[in-house]
Amino acid sequence: MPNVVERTLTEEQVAQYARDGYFVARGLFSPEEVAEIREAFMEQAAEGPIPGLSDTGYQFLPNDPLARYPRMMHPHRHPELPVGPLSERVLLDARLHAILRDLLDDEPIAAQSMFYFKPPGARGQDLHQDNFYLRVKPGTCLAAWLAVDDADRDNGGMVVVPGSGDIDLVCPDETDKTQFFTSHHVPVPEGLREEAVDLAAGDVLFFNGSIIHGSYPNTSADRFRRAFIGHYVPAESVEVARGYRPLLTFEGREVEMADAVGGGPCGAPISARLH
Ligand SMILES: O=C(O)CCC(=O)C(=O)O
Repeated sequence: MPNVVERTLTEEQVAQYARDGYFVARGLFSPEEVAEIREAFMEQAAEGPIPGLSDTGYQFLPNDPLARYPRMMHPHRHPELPVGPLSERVLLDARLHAILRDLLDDEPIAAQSMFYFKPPGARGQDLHQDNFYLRVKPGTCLAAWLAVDDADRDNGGMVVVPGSGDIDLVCPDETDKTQFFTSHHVPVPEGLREEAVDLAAGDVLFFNGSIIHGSYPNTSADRFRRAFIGHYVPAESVEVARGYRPLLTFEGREVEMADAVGGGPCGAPISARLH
């Protein structure tokens, strides 16, 4: 008897993801769950950035709100901190698992977690493609971006370029550092255009590793735009960039995968920096 995996998404939803490169699951996490995540990370950041967890490796501007609240990288790898077990629980959540499996048509393997605080006045993350950094082969990676606050045009919500989910990886240009904290900018291809995806706290935006996406500065006076982000690779992948291991199955077991080799779209191996 073949092993039949039950589907969570409809055929229409999977087709919409295949066409556009992204899919939104509304209200996947309850207000109570989101409040628990928000409070745990605010508590963890109460004394300022934490060595080995907070990403202080990029250039801050004078009076940069991100210097106080840099994003946290791989919180699930910190069982010694209060956010560690919580992050592993969210990263390996059964609801994410079911949707990721439908979208990938394969078993998802967790490669990364991140938490963005994005306080009022913070710069955004310029348009980019995730698989430029994860370097998953064959195929591509898939992100689950959980809104921990309502996220819209005012507080630096997410922007995607529908239809760019099946283009090749592009060698990026330099970003405008006054607007964005990361280094790269991928231009919007001719014939496509970027669209804001407004999300309510608890919604999850899923997007693949080729789609061009990012976010603009938080121009609100007083609204944080916090998000918990998981990145996943299909189990059938054979390569991934070194910084994304150890990889975890949804049962929490570590799995091996070879290092990504060869040059990226810029013609040379890219730096090991995480996106
Ligand atoms: O949350 C953001 O502002 C950008 C996040 C992002 O682009 C990503 O996780 O790939």
